[in-house]
Amino acid sequence: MENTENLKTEIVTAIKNASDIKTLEEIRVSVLGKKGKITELMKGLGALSVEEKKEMGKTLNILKSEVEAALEAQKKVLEAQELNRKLAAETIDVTLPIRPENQGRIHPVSKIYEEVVAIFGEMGFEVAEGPDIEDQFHNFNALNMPANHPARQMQDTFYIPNPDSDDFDDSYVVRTHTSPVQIRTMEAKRPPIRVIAPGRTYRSDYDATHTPMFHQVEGLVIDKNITMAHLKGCLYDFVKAFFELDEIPVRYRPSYFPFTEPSAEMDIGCKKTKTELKIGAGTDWLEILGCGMVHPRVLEAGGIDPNEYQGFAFGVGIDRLAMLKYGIPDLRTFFESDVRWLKHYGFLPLDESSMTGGLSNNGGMAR
Ligand code: 2NL
Repeated sequence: MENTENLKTEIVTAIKNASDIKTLEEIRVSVLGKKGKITELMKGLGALSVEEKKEMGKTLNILKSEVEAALEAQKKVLEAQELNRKLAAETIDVTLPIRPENQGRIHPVSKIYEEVVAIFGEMGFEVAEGPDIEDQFHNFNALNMPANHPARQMQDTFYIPNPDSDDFDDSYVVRTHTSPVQIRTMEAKRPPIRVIAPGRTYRSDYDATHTPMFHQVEGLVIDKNITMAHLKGCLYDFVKAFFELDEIPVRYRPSYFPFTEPSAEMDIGCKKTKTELKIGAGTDWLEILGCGMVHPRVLEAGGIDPNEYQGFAFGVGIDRLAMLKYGIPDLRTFFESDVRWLKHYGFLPLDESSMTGGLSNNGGMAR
């Protein structure tokens, strides 16, 4: 008996002194392994008398579970030590600034997108989104552009075959504008409606001011008694907020879109010189967006009674706004993924666009 007491003290002391998991495991094997001390003692039980066997068996079982408990406890201690050591060694100071050469940039298109959403958000518009691949009903027919309508050819559409139909009218398109999003909004909601639909759009066109993928934001307001005066007030507030000016000359020229009647294009006053474009003053004009009163047939296609409701709508090219606001001459460079370009024209990630925090934060511009 004394034997086992001494053995227990010896083993438990060794366990408590073990300074790493490997040593602890060696001790476990030397005590409880196939040829371990306690295992050997247990094997020896067979040679004892029944009485002794009962007594000694009990003692050895107690010893074994005490040793197991000591091993488990020390393992926990060592694991906690190891974790603390790791945590101390791997601390990251999240307040440290990023290495300047690794600092990412916000693309000018993303920046404008955020600014436009901030401005219209403040006016109470909701942001609506929809699929890039559309059926022809939502991209064309519902917008008063039936099959063979000349505007369909005008839009240089990319068509996508419909695997379930050989009929060309059933083929899909990559949306040529974000208007289908507003058709879907009309289908899903009852007026009053006040939404903007920003997103990617696609047309087969490529030069300094056109890329096959580009960005648009369209707006739609529908309620009883909506007039052209609401349109003018809304868009005037938009351009003032966007160009961060208290006053800005604007004019509306008559235009044509199949989905609005009447239709107009909005110009803002500016001064053009050989090297500079100054917005907000001067005798020159710059086209900024297209707009109009929603065509009754478009309201009907969206499931809204044109005798009860009217609406106005507008469409702005986001990329064009970026080119104007930041003086970027060639649209094609926007989508070349050239990091040197992005370093020059991009924005620092923490310069958030908001109506209260300063819209464009030009102080934060990377150049
Ligand atoms: C442009 C012209 C415009 C619209 C887009 C629209 C949408 C619905 C109904 C009626 Cl659902 N109109 N959108 C209206 C007028 C002009 O865009 O030149 N954009 C760059």
